[in-house]
Amino acid sequence: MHSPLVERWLSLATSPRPAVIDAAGAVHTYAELGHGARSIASALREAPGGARASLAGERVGLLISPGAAFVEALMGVLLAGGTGVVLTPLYPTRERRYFCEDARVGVLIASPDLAPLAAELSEGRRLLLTDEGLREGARELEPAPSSPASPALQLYTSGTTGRPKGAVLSHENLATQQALVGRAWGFSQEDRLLHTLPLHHMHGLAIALLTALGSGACTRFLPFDAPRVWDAMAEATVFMGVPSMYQRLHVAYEAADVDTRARWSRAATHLRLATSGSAALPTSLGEFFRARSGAYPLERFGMTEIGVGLTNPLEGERRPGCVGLPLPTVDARVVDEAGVEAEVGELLIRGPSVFGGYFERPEETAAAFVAATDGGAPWFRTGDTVTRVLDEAGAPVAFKILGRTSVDILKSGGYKLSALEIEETLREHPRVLDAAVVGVPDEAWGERVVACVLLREGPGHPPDARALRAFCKERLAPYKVPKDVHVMAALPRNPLGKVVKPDLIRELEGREKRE
Ligand code: MCA
Ligand code: AMP
Repeated sequence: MHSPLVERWLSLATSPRPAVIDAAGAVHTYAELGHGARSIASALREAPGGARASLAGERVGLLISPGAAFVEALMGVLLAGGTGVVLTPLYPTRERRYFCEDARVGVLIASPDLAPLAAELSEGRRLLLTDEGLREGARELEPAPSSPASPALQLYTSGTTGRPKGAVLSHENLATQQALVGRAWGFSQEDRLLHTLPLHHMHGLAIALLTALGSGACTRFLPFDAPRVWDAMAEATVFMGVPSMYQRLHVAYEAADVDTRARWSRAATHLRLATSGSAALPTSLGEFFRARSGAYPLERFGMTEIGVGLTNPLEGERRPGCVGLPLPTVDARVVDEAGVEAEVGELLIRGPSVFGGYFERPEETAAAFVAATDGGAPWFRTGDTVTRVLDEAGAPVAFKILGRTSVDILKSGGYKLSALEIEETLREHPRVLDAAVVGVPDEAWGERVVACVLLREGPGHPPDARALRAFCKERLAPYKVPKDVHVMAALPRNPLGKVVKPDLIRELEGREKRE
C-alpha cells in the first residue's frame, strides 16, 4: 500500500516534463528525478543480509543543497518508508548535531559539496553521498509500503520551552496540504515556481516545493538575491516569499536605475501569483509590489505544525493586513483565555493537515492541543492572537493576525525563534549573570533580536557586545544571534522578579529614537 503522497509522486515520476531547474540552469525531468529517487530509496534499504522491507520509524538526515539531488533524496526517503529530517548548512555544527541527536538520525544523505559538514556528523551514523556512484550502484526496488499515518517529515520549530522540537508530519498531513494549497492557488503543470526559500522549514519545503511537485509544475531553485530574483520573475509564474524578501526587493528596486526598474516591473507582471507568509506583510510593501506586478501579494497564514491554515483568495479581494479564511477541511476557532469563543483571542485550528505531535515530547504535545467538546479531533493552539473581520451582514470575510500570545516567541525574517533559547545560550558565558532577549520592531526583519545582559564580576575585561555576539554565533543559527547586545545595570522586573519584557521593549525603542 502506498500513501496518497507517494501515489501522487509515482503518478508523475515517469513524466518527461521538467520538474527542477537548478541554480546553474540545468533542467531535470520528473522521469529523471523518479529514477534518482528510486535509486536512493534502494540504497537506503540496503543491508548486509539483503534489502530491508522498509525504513519505517527511522529518521534520515538530509544535508543537500537545493536542486535535483535534494528532491531525489527527499522522495527517496519517502519511497523507502523513512522520515526526512532536513538539515541546513547555514547553521553552526552545534545546531545540526542537536537536530541529529534529538531526532536520532541513523542515516545521513549529503550532497558532495556538503560532505565535509556531513562528515562532522557521521560518527555512529551511515553516510550516503548523492553522487553518481549512488545512482548507478543501486538496484531499483518496489517502493516500501506507506500509510497515511506514516511519519514523512520531522521539522524543527522553536517553542516557549528551551530548544527546538521536532514536529512530526504524516504522509496524510502533507498530501492534504499538497492538494489543498495546489487547488486553492490554482497550481498546474504549466506553472514555474521561483523557489528562493530555505528547504529546512515548512514554507520552502512543503508549502512551496511539495505543492509544485504535487501539481507536476517546474521548480526553479535560486538563492535569494534581490536583483536576480527580480530578473528571474520573467521566467516564472509563481513566487513565494517572506516579508523580508519583499522588503529586499523594494530596497533593490529603489536603488536601481530607470531602465532596470522598467525591466523588473515587466518581469513581475509575468507572475500569475506572488504569495507572502511566515510573518506579517507590511501593507506598504504589499502596495509597492501591487504597483509593480499588478496584484497585491496573496497573504496566507501557516505554521510548521499545520502547513497553510488560512489564505486570501486567488480570485477576488485580497485584504491587505489580513490572512484570509480557512482552507477547505480546516476548522478555525477564536477563544479567550478561558477557552470561550471570543472576538479577539487565540486562534485554534484542526483538520487533516494538522500534525500529530512533537517527537518524543508527550508533555509539549499535550500542551499544544485543547480537547474538543463536540467529540471531534482536538484543537491545535497556534499561539497567535487573532480577530475575525466581518462584512456588513456580520459574516466573516477574513482573519487578522494581531500578534503572538507569548512575548518569548519572535519572528525574524520569517524564522521563528525562542527568546528563552538565546537567553540560555548567553547565560552559558561565564561573565553573564542574566539575560533578557526581546524582539524590537524592525523594517528589514519584522522583529530584530536584541539582548540585554547583566554581567557578573570576573577576571579580565568584561565582554562587550561584539564578544557576546561572537559567543552566540558559535553556538546558534545566524538568525538567532542578537543584532544588538546591551550591557545593562538592571532589567525592569515585576514584584516576583520576572523581567517585564514589554517595558524593556519600550525602553529600547525610546533609546533608539534618542540615538
Ligand atoms: C539571515 N540573517 C538573519 C536572518 N537571515 N538575521 C535575522 N533574521 C533572519 N531571518 C543574518 C545573516 O546570518 C547575516 O548575519 C545577516 O543576517 C545578513 O545576512 P544576509 O546574507 O543578508 O541574509 P540572507 O542569508 O540573504 O537571508 C535573508 C533571508 C533569510 C533570505 C530573508 O532570512 C530567509 O531565507 N528567511 C526565510 C525564513 C523562512 O523560510 N521561514 C519559514 C518558516 P551576519 O552579518 O552576522 O553574518 S515556516 C513558517 O513560518 C510557516 C510554516 C509559514 O507560515 O510559512
Ligand atoms: P513557524 O513555527 O516557523 O512555522 O511559524 C509560524 C508562525 O508564523 C505563526 O504562528 C505566526 O505567528 C507566523 N505567521 C505565519 N504566517 C503569517 C502571516 N501571514 N502573518 C503573520 N504571522 C504569520
